[in-house]
Amino acid sequence: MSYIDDVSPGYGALPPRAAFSSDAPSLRLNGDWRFHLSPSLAEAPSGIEHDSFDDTAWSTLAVPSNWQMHGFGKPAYTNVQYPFPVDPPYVPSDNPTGDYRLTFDVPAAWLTQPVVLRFDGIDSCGRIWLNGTELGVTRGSRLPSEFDVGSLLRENGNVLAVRVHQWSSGSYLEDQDMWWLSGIFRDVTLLARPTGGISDYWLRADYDHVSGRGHIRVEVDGPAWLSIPELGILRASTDSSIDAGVVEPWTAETPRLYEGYLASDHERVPLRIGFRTVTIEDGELKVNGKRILLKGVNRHEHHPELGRAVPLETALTDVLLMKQHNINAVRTSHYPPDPAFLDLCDEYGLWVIDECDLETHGFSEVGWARNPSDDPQWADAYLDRMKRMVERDKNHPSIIIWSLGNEAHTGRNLAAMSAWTRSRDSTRPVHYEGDAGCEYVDIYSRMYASHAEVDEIGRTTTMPFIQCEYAHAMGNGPGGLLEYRELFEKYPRCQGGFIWEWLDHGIRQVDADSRPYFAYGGDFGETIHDGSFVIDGLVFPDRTPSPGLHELKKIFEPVRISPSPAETATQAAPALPGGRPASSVSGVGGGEKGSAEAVDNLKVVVANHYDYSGLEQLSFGWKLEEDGVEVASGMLPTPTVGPGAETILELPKMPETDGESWVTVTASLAKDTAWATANHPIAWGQLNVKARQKPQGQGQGQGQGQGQGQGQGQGQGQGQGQGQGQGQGQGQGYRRHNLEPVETPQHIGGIPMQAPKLDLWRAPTENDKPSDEKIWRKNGLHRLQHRLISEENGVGKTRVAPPARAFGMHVTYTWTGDETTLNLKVDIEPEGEWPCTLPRLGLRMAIPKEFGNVEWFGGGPNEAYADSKQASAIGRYKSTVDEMQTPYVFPQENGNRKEVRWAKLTNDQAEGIKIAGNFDFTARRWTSEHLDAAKHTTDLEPTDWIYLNLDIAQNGLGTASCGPGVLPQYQLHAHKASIELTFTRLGS
Ligand code: IPT
Repeated sequence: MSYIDDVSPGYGALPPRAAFSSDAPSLRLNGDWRFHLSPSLAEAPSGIEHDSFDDTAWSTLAVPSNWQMHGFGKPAYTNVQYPFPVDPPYVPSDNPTGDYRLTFDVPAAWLTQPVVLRFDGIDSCGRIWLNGTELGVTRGSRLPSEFDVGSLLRENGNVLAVRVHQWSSGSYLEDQDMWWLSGIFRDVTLLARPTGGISDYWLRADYDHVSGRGHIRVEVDGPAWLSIPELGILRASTDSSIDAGVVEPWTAETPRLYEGYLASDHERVPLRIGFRTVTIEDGELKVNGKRILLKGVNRHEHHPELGRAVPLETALTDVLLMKQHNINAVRTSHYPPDPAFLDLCDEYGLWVIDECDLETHGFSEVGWARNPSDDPQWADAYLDRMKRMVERDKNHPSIIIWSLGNEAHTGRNLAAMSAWTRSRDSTRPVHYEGDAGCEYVDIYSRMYASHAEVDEIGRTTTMPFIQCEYAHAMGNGPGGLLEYRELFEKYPRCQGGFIWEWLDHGIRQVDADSRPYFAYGGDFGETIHDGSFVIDGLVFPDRTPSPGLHELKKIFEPVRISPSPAETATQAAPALPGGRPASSVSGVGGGEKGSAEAVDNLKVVVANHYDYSGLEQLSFGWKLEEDGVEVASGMLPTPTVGPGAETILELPKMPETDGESWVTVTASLAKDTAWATANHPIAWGQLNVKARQKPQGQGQGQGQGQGQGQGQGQGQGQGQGQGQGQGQGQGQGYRRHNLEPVETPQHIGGIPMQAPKLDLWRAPTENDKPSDEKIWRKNGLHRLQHRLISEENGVGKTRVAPPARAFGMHVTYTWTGDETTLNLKVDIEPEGEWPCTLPRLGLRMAIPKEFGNVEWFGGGPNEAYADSKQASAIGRYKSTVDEMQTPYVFPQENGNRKEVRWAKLTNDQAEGIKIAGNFDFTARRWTSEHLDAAKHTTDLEPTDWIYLNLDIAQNGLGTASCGPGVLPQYQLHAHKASIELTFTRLGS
């Protein structure tokens, strides 16, 4: 056994202490270091610690960084499985070994005092020498280690040598679901330690919510005084507790920090103090006496070019995006983050579960045999990790819960971590999801529990309950967030949870044609990997919000604006796209409303869902849109309503409108905050004040009230059918309507089209894959065959069915109209037993590629699906076919706009077509079959056609990639249905 695979935490390091800065001198040793990578320890050079060692032939590598991100070795991704044999504590002899050397000088004054060398993170095992003397060995990749170096320093030409091993015994404890990346990936700092200085402190600032007073206790390792000038505290002795008087508490909503400092005669430590008290009472987790609801996300540290060496700007981007999207909590899955991230959480206001660097998930593959969690040999390693986290991070007000780690099963070493933590810090509860019986934790935690289970837990739990992971944001999804929110609001002990996960861990690459794409597991030639499972975030790898994040923002709204119940009774079919249940099947304007008249007495309910705040920081505005065009707008008084309460807000008298009309009420930031500027929208609600005129049935005429009188252009006439026939021969996965002889129109006022025909297929989403995809394919839904039964007088009857199966759909296409306006009615009737859900039920058609500008009236601006449509607002939107694609790192169905009344597709001369009706709308430059076959975004090549899906419905999304599938109410089953559409030629 060598130092690499012995189970100890390492040796030589100083006892753990808090991370903080002070006025004592320090020197960052970050920068370009000499670097050499060997395939194994045996092949590594010897003597690298000696001054005389010649490293001139070595490369250089930035510190901090992961060497695989800079051309040394390659990243590798596994989720649960270890990429090496489960043979604890041994690791392969082929163990990439990175040797680092840095020469540096220090000011002469440093030579007379103690100096500490700190590494904030080395993955996975580092052996360290200074000036030829070994300092020690460290493990615990995402934890700091410090070494006493004062006596070894010289003024000039200090030689720091670090040997880093990719694998070590510690790797068994670091089996988190992420890329395996190695190296010195966090800061390296030299800290002068003045004699009589403050080497460690712990400041606890409690808030008494009854008296409103703050109480401070300081634990410090020497004589020191506390000053918080703003509170009139000056040079207060730290020997006993300090009454801070009446203070403003720290919460995630109001992250009030008081500046102060702790000083000894020889060192001064700046402080940012947040007063808050965490308790569990009556089975509820409370902060400052109030139950909190965790609207959280799991955050890994990842950067698409830099791996786990995440720059501060990127961490700040994460925090700002979280705040801007109504997120109030972070679980630092599954290791303590860079310490600077916690400063940001204190400053901007996020509740934090700080999680220890511990996961042994790979032992589940062998029935948890020899799992370190219950093996006394590993006790020190476990405890050491917990101590290093708690001691490092204890001063952060944002941290309200300590977590022992993730997916390490259960055992006495975990229990010991908890016991130590409780004795060291009685002010924060302990979390660990793997303690299913809650023997040594304070919070009952689960991951991916279904809605039904959460409901059951809500009814029975005596402890605070959180879902430390839920709603797997992999690919298109998650669906079903609304129903989780309802449960968290129904049961006081169900206190929310953390979406899995914040970010797609894609790695930016370029293909042979220099086109950029994001890589996932297997893209670096790994023999063992878990594919795209590492791409499961709410933001893309470059931090662009995904539709899932827009949906989450709506779900997490701290203010809810909905039609008042009275409204529902007096107005014709008011409906909130965000509300449930919708007033009609399609969720919008079901009823018909009489002639134009001014609408009076409109009201909305404004419910305050903050845990602490009123609404003073918000301003409320309204706008009235008719057929998606704004006709009036104004401001509203900000209602006075406390947390947990609601009020009615009256709207001014609205002007007359004729067309379908909606009032949107928006609550936005009244002033700039630290995390967003004034007018940043926080919440909105929509109220239908004039329902849509019911589309006229089939038959002659315009069909839609909104017709703008365009589309008179005639002219191109006949010959188009020919060209069309050519186009279809291209094998784009689209087969022409099997209606022969063809009466099906082949063009719309001269614009060629591949005529609409029944389509049931979608490129499976990541959430479809483990659930419905298999049965869909087994039943041939991806390869339907169309048989013409009859065709006369523009009525084509077909039977559409998969090969080898007896069930099918009878589809009748009825075409009416003329050259420039075509009406299509499609009646669908299932025959036989359909054994599974349908991916979609609707029509697919295509038009030439030039008509790529899109405008629509309906749900938007972003994609939406049956169980993920709260963020979809009825309005008029402009986009392009290209922009309407959501570039999921792993290509899959995307881009659906819900409840579309009409869509126009035009070229740059405003020529094109308008499709009116009531449909879900998807447009793309490739077929569903192309999308289905693609593995990376660069596999998607535009064709000569724009393919349109005009759907009656699609199956919901669910979150079955990890968690429950589509809830029954969002499942699409074969049923009798009709759709009516009008196609109009636009432009000349
Ligand atoms: C769960 C893990 O805790 C998390 O790290 C991640 O892998 C997630 O799954 C899936 O993306 S564990 C799983 C067995 C529920």
